[in-house]
Formats: sequence, structure tokens, C-alpha cells
Amino acid sequence: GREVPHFPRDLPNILITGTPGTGKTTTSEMAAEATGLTHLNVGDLVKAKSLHEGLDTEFDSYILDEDKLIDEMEEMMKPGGKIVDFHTCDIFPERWFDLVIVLRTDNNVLYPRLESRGYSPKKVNENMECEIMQVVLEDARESYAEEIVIELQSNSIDQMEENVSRIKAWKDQWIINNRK
Ligand code: DAT
Repeated sequence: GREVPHFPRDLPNILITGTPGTGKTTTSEMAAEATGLTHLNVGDLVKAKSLHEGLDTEFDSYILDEDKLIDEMEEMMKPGGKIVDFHTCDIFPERWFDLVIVLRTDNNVLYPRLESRGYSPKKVNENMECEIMQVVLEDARESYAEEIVIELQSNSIDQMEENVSRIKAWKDQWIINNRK
């Protein structure tokens, strides 16, 4: 695999990514609760600190200022212990993450989730296409070492709870493996 510069930290950093509506925020909150790691909602951070160049009215989303965002996050990521929740995964430095989770949801489940958020038909369709084309999964596989990218199904509450248990087990093992 690729050489990733060693980035010592006492706790792991986890990225939870996926198409909007796949359950990133809900899963991240539950995983933070289960593991004691800290949930970092990047969308909220972008809004709170204005790490954007305004609203893209066509797509009804913020135009990210990636450099500002990475600068803002760098110090937060250094000590580790973050569960980063964002729909885009290919803008972050590879060295930040020990595990990358890509949540996946079946079409017939995702569609009503997006509609019930009050998204415009255009925005619903864009996100459906993103999920069907596996855009986030492919971006994750291109951006991170293959062995740290895990695809998890997120259709039901049962699957979400199973995913949280897996994250907890993975974190406990990471602590054992990285004990000094
Ligand atoms: P995201 O952060 O990926 O946009 P979310 O966590 O806000 O997604 O979830 C969107 C909605 O779908 C929210 O009402 C919770 C629900 N949901 C998410 N994942 C689910 C799952 N695995 N089972 C049932 N409901 C889920």
C-alpha cells in the first residue's frame, strides 16, 4: 500500500461518510456515546464558522472553502478521538483517519428519507443518483488505504445498532493495538 506518514495519537480518528440521508449524523451520535469519542459534524462547523463562499442557489448547498475548513480542523484532529461526520470524504488529509466508514442505503429506503427532509425534487434526485452511482464509496476507496475503508448497510435501526457495535469493537481493538 501507500506510505502514510506516521501520525501519533492516543485515540483513533474515524470518518463516517455517505450520501445525505444514509444516517451519518444519527450513527455518529450513537457511536460517540458508545465509544466516548467526540462527534464532529463538519456541516455544522462549516456553517458556524462560515467556512464557505456562500450558498450555491442552484444546488441549495454551501460552496465549501476547503482550505479554511482543513486549517480549522487540523488542530482538532491532532490529538485523535474524533468521529468526523461529512458527506464528502476526498478533501481531508489521508493521515487524519484510522477508519473510514461509508454508510449505504437501499433506494427504496433512501428516497422517502430524503423526501421527508423537505428536499426539493431536484435535490432528492441528485442524492439518489449519488447513492446509485456509489460516488462516496468510490471516492473513499480512491482517497484512503483499502484496508481502512468499510462499507456498512444503514437501512434499519437494527443495522444502525449493529454498525455502532462494530465501531465500538473496532475502537477497543485499536486501543489495545496502539497501547504504548
Ligand atoms: P445523514 O447525516 O447521513 O444525512 P441522518 O443521520 O440525518 O443522515 O439520518 C436521516 C434520517 O434517516 C433521520 O431521520 C434518521 C433516519 N435514519 C438514518 N439512518 C437510519 C437507519 N439505519 N435506520 C432507520 N432510520 C435511519
